[in-house]
Amino acid sequence: MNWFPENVSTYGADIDALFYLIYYIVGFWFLLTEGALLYFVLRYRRRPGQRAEYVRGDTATQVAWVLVPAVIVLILDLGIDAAGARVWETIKGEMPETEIHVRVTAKQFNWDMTYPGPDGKFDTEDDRTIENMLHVPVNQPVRATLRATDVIHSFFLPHVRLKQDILPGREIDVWFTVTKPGEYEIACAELCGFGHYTMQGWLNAHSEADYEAWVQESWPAA
Ligand SMILES: [Cu+2]
Repeated sequence: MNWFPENVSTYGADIDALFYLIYYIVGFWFLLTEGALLYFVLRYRRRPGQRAEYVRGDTATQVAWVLVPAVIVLILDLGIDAAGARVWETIKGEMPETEIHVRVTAKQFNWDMTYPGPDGKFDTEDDRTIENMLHVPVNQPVRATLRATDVIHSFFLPHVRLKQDILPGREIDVWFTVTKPGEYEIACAELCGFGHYTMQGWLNAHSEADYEAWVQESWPAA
């Protein structure tokens, strides 16, 4: 069962495990309840001599039919929450230390990737902005500061298992570490206007040496 794009991120497997946990729990109950529904529909269909019964739902047994499943749902929900909390903490909790910092500006309808350059500061002379192409090294955490100039967008890296809404007027930091060199799609996952579907970018994950070469090429003076 391989429904997801290839995972190339350090925390991708945790996200996938969470997806499958929810998938199997919900899938089991879906089949069980739909099966029961189908069975009851056939078993208690209109037949000569079979009279309908008026159920008030006020005896202990009848109340239990509602309360017991409610408690089971609650317990499973708390179990999913507990499993999710650990993953949430990894991804949204403390950001790992890193040298690689990019500012991603979403606008109708593309992505501006801004690098601070050798001085490590944004809004200076040596900044460099590239449209729709995010260059990163593998095996190093990348910190991206997300901004929007117009409407709400969503920064979606399917192969990295990262999706974060971007709100105008706010800066939101995310991080990820790519484990395999390659080019991976970046999509906008929030309907943001007529050109939403064209809002595509690429995550270009370089090997350490290739990334160094790209930095040299981009800022030759340094
Ligand atoms: Cu968008």
